[in-house]
Amino acid sequence: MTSLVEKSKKICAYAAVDENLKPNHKIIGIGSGSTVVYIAERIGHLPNKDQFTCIPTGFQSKQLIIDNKLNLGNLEEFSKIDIAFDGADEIDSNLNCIKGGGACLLQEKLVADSADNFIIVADDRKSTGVLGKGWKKGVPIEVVPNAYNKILNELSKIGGNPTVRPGTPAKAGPVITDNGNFIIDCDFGEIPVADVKDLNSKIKAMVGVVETGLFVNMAQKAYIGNADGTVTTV
Ligand code: ABF
Repeated sequence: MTSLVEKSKKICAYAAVDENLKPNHKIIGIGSGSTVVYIAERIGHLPNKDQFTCIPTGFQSKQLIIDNKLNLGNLEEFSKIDIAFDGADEIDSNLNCIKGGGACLLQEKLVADSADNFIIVADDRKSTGVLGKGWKKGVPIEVVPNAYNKILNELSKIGGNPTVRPGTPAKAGPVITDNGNFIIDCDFGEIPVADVKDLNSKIKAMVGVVETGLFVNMAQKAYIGNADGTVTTV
């Protein structure tokens, strides 16, 4: 039986595709996570799907594109994306997001930054109003492996509570990203909307930080799937 959360993911993803994908779009960014599965599914059912080339944000996303028989491209070839769809871990009232729960934040930010339109799809648990209120604690930060200890210290100094993200029992040690880096999850508590940009700049300024999971002013719209079967557009 499909759970309510799963239904919420599907309805918001379908609505986002139906309302935003235009006949003149050619290059589409496909994000990562479980909500974007329905984005690829919806695009895969379109009669004109062959006109699109889809740019993935990681291994899972690439697989989704292949599984839905969509044309696969890459950022090296297509540096300008017409529209990109991605999930999020948290969304605030200004559409700032925390992303990177799946450790793909660098590729996700590259794709979002290359897109003329960046659309977030998420179930209503993610729409927290203020970042830092969600159940997944912390801002994911991708760091160069040998800088992790230095960066843990620096994050603590600016008020964070950082931990290196562990691997799985099958793959011991830290999580390794598609780019060969570590992820630090840093809990800053609630991050007021007005402070998100400044916090992102402070983290980015630390030498050894590759990218942060704070997506500041990047999304144009968010489609939130509600448990009652409705979709809220922000
Ligand atoms: C990606 O997938 C990540 O940035 C984010 O962490 C996650 C959201 O996944 P889901 O849609 O499964 O909640 O978008």
